[in-house]
Amino acid sequence: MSSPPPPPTMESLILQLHDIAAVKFGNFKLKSGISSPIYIDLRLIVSYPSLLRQISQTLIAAVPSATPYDVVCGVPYTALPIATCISMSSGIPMLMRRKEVKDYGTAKAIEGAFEQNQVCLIVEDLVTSGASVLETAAPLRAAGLKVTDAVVMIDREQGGRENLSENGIKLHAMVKLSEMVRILKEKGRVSEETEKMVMKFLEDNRKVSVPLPAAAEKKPIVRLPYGERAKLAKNPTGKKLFEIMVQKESNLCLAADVSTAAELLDIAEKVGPEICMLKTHVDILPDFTPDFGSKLRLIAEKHNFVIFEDRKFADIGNTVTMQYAGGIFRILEWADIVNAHIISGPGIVDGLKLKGLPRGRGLLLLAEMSSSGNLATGAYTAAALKIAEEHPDFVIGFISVNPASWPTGPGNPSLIHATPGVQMVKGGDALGQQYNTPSFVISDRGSDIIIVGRGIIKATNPAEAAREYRLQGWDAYLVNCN
Ligand code: 5BU
Repeated sequence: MSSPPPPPTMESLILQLHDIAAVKFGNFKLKSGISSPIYIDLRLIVSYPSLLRQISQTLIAAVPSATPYDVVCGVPYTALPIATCISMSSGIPMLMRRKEVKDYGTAKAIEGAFEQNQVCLIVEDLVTSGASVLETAAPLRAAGLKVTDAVVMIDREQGGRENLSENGIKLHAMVKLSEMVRILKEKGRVSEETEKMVMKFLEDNRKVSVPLPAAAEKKPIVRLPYGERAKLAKNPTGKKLFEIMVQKESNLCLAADVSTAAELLDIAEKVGPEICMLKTHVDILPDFTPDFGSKLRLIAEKHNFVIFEDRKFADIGNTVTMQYAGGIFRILEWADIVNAHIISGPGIVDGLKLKGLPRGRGLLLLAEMSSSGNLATGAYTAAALKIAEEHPDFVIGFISVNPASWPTGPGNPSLIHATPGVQMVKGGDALGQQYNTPSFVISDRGSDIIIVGRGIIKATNPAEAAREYRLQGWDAYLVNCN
């Protein structure tokens, strides 16, 4: 029987990558707008099966043997075939992360069979800031897997290793960019001048922050800490909400869209420690009973969160006073916060305030919505802002999606922004919902609270998923907290 071929040398791999033009030198404009003297496109390797196999073997060898892992997962899309090869040659099962989570079908972010607490090794082709590895680590962790290590073909040495380490992930690289260029120079593939240019480029671009594309576009948002904003809030519920956020280090609101009141109380109990606010749609509960509100309030007191009934009042002032206090649901009795469209004009706020203010309740105005094609934009959003400013004693803030893009920015710091349409990965559902990630919503779009429904309630372990959302939301808040 013939013995297996010797493992390829690093030199031979790098020369082969250069041969197939996966590594090019010249003047390239990168997505971020900066000019780079080197361009790397590893998507090409799928056309060279022998090279793909050699790379996979070298990647396995780049992970120290003392590092245990039960499954591998490639960062989509370029690293998918690499992870597949690693899985096939090592016999270690693979998982796949969906880049866009669709809600039809099983709504799973991670495909494949795994068990809670298994360790997953992330496989990536190229690491710059580490943002893509983190984007894959988040849903893996939310699904109950442990992510401690990532292996990459090429480390561009632009801060990825440090960014990942800050997020508990050790990076193992097949080769560093500077090493690769040195080898190509030694082998006569590039001139000394080119080598120097690349080294200078690396030196000048040492630290690329996470997330990369967003960082290139956004204007920095600087915000007062939630604790300072609590002092500015004029409404007692608004103040309490800011205070809870600080006490629990949580800017997470659970959208508890479960099928029954019993399930709602159960999930409130389980997820309660992670959230600052719990959002209900009480009219979807078939087993609602008059004591529902008091039962939920007991849990809210125990775990220190506020209750927000997402009623979206929309009628004239006189009608909403009755809808708020009366009917079967008697929302006023148990919900700390409700929300309202402003379609009917400012009278709706007067109506709700009449009932709510004496009880210390608060109101969120719908300034924007998360669903595609919605009409709450431009002048409508501006009108919500104006009405809010006229009622600082009762309006505690907004349902908003992108306050950083408003002409005023997120505006008055005593007002809070809460954003629905949040999941670990960008995407949407079949009925128009649009999702952004916690970090994008909080640190790029300038919101304060992430509202997460199916991302938590459909998770195998909702409490753990909530914890992951809480940590991500809080980290994103700390990024631009002044
Ligand atoms: P999801 O499962 O995370 O998509 O749930 C989102 C929740 O937020 C759900 O209860 C919606 O009714 C609610 N929502 C929203 O998605 N978009 C909006 O603009 C507003 C509320 Br307002």
